[in-house]
Amino acid sequence: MTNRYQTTQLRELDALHHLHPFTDHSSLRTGGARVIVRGEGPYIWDSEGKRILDGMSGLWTANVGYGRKELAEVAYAQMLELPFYNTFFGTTHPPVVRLSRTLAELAPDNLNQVFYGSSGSEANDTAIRLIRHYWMLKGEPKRRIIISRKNAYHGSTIAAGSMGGMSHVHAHSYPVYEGFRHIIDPYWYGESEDGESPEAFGIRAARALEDEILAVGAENVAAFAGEPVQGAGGVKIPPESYWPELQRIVDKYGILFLADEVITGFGRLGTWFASQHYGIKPDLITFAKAVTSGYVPLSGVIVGDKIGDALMAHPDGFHHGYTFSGHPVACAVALKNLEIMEQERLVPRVKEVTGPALAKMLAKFKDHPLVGEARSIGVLGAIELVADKRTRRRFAEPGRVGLICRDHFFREGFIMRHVFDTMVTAPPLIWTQEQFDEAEVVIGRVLDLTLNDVAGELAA
Ligand code: PXG
Repeated sequence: MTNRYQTTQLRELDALHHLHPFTDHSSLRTGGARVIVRGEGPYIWDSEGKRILDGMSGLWTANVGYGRKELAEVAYAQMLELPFYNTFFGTTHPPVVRLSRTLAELAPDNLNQVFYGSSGSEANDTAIRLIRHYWMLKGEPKRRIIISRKNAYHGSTIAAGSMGGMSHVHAHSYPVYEGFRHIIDPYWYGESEDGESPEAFGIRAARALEDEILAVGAENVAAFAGEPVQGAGGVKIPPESYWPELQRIVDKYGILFLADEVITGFGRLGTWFASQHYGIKPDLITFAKAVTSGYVPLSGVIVGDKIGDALMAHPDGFHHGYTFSGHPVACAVALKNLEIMEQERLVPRVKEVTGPALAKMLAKFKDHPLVGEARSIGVLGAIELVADKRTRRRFAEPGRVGLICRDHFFREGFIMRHVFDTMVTAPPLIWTQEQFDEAEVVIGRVLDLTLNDVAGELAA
């Protein structure tokens, strides 16, 4: 563990030389970054020796928790055996073959083939290229438009960022790639009209897809893309009516369906993939993050037989690939990670233990004056902070109160992320009642501290 002097120095050097993702760098120059030095089970430690309960699994990632020796050992052994070899030019290696077989077994029935990358962004870029390539192979090259949703997060590369629906991402540095459209996200709490039931709203939000298909011309539409539950957009859990109606529209127009399971994959909803929970039938699933619990980077797209068969039937090949597609160390770690999840029954435990425990804990805050809604599904949860519970009125300056709350969480030794004024949580699948109890105490305290800071702005 580093001492105070090293912490100061690390912060200074970090501010001088390190550009962080999605970060206001001027604030780092004044405050300095938090230096995280160690992780064990559900906890991380900072360089001052402070223990922090990680309610975000790193970043929706460390599903088996930190400090798993088996994962380090398997990486070490694979590095000695074959640290790297590419999978281009007709070559393969045992870990990538074994992992592909395992993923085909875990994925919904008709999804059997995997193309690998190292990040969720790369996986989605691959999916976008596969979708457009598929329609070329099918002799319908006009089908290029991909319809996704506002506030979706699909990554930061140009194509994945364009498919995502975050206006602040689009606003930055690139013209949005041609051929993406964004429809309403199924966010009942934030988007429904007065008196509109979740069920009615879910149908309306799904039918926005049909409206958009008709607006741009069905013959131009290649696919619909969506996260089964929007994560970075604020843990937006669709009403039960949403996915069946969406699937009906996808089927009616015969477009492809990409489920981005970068967050929901590998157990978050109590099934290996959220597609299985919702009974939806995507043609492609993208995954990343928890496939290795983040111990090493790995991502991919699992494709359905429709796309797989079209690729197989064509002699020209798919002109796409990354040096690290199917990296042997990453694949070996993924296999071990999935084996741990299986052995410890971490996925069924989400339905039996951890999911209900999270729901029960969040429900305790429903009556807090700051809380507009507390919701969860599996081990994904959110708390809406509002100025007026009754009317759902937000605070002025979106994100200000969320940030105050987030900072209180840091100081109290708990990590929960804020999406504007929605506090979100994604605990690892290994939490026991002890961690839920600990979190409950901290959340109660932090909501009171935040309330104290903004009490003057609350509705009477
Ligand atoms: N799809 C989804 C659904 C994601 O959540 C990506 C794709 C991109 O993955 P990569 O590995 O390229 O980052 C993500 C990533 C946040 C946050 O603040 C969320 C993500 C990444 C960084 C921050 O919630 N999700």
